Amino acid sequence: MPFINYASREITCKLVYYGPGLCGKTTNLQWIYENTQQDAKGKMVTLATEAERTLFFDLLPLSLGTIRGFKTRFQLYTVPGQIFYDASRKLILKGADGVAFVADSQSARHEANIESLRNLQTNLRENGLDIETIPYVLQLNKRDLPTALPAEEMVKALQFRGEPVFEAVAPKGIGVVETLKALVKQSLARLKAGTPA
Ligand SMILES: Nc1nc2c(ncn2[C@@H]2O[C@H](COP(=O)(O)OP(=O)(O)OP(=O)(O)O)[C@@H](O)[C@H]2O)c(=O)[nH]1
Ligand SMILES: [Mg+2]
Repeated sequence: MPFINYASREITCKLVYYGPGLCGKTTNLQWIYENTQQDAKGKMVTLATEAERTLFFDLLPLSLGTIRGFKTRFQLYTVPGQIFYDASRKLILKGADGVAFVADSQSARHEANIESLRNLQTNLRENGLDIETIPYVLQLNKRDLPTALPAEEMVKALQFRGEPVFEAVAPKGIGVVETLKALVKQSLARLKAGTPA
């Protein structure tokens, strides 16, 4: 659940970017960071290896305006995609208010997408989060690569609850804001539904 602080009139939502290794999760956050005005963003925290693989997580705090007099703060996290960091992934998902699944469009990564999605479902369940109702979007990233599978084929394999789908080229910012906006929209709608008028 979002954290609501009545004293400081702030709502904090945790949004997690999930997906297989090298699919572009960190690149999504980097693009958002680089293209957000100073007063709306906090410091981006990145814990990465020398090869720029996420080691534990990335964190980007954003302030996205006010809802019913409450400041809304979003904490964007990425998980490390490499298979052997599962304990970190599970920990980072704890208390998530929304998830963006970033799939890698390259045909060679098709199985990795499916495996990562299964891993997400397991880790959500183990954190007591409901995979059917948690705010959720699907991003098909790396649409610029010649080996990209047709989007329809990916949607067929990865979409499981009619969630919104966005085609993206994260380093160019294509589809990046759309993905975030859709996730924020779902999270706020859920918040409104749960908050007395
Ligand atoms: N061509 C292309 N390259 C991309 C795209 N998105 C990301 N990349 C590249 O893919 C590589 C991996 O991107 P990252 O954002 O670090 O991937 P990640 O999902 O954070 O990887 P892990 O931290 O290991 O889980 C980088 O070299 C990016 O520049 C894309 O849409 N198109
Ligand atoms: Mg990363």
